[in-house]
Amino acid sequence: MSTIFTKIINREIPADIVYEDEHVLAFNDIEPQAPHHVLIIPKREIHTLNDLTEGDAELVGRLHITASRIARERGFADQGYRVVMNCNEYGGQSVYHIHLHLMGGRQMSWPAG
Ligand code: IU
Repeated sequence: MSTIFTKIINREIPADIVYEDEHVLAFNDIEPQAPHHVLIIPKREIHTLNDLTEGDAELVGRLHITASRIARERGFADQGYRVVMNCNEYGGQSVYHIHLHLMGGRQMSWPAG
């Protein structure tokens, strides 16, 4: 089943898009949990981390490379940041189209809540 992220990809609803290429879209989170909070998603619908297969290895790499590129472009790469992907209920996933959260601009704590 499609999610709201597919509507964002298809420009059916607006989002603050910060990066796009053939495979990947990135946009600012509407409820930022850090001074920089960007979601990086594949354009192809993949519901959870559990649905990834060997053939998705390059795509997953692209998501991470996009995260580090955005962090560098925004100037917080050296300071540090967090990249996280939530999976299913206990992981705190609320939108079932995989996405990397890129969060930066403040000190992160550990363990995550
Ligand atoms: P989660 O890992 O599935 O819980 O993250 C979903 C994120 O998507 C969450 O941080 C929301 O604020 C964010 N988001 C958004 O940026 N735009 C939307 O239209 C919706 C959720 I719905």
